[in-house]
Amino acid sequence: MIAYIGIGANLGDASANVDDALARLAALEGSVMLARSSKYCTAPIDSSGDDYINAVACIDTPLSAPALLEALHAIELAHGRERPYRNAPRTLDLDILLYGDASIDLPQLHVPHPRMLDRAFVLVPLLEIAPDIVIPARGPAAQFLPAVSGQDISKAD
Ligand code: A4P
Ligand code: MG
Repeated sequence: MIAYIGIGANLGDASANVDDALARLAALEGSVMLARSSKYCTAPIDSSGDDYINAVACIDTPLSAPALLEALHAIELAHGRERPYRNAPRTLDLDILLYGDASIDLPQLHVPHPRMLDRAFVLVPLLEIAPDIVIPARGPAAQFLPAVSGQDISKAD
């Protein structure tokens, strides 16, 4: 299945954490990394602390969506991720944005990611690697870009 993964970090060496996450995603068993966006420097949205480094990766994976979520949590843990409170600054956050064209509504997993279309830090890197991507039940992602034009984002590499 083709999955899009959102990557974010704003603690420690955020840029190195994102690079390492990309390498670990590419190394997931049976999975292939098809594309990765540039890294972006973004102002915190509903969060605090330093600016974030964000990126989006596209992988082809044999993992089910819940198994992929577990694998992402393992990568977060390898980076010492702690969860003191929601939206706390973090060494690494990995979100499943899209899993094929599936709509998933499990207690621990909502796909498409419910807030992805409101956030430049997701939309801009996603559209860099998938300009024509269509979001299940919502339509082309590009149409949501004007609404986030006020959010600070610039290329970090
Ligand atoms: N969960 C449900 N659906 C998903 C999914 N599609 N992918 C559950 C991943 N996880 C999903 O997440 C809480 C729970 O969401 C998980 O246990 C999982 O079962 P979390 O990563 O522990 O906590 P969080 O990151 O604080 O919450 P969440 O919901 O991921 O937050 P958001 O909405 O993703 O926002 N500003 C900038 N500039 N850049 C950022 O990257 N990130 C956030 C986090 C806020 N502001 C930001 C950024
Ligand atoms: Mg998260």
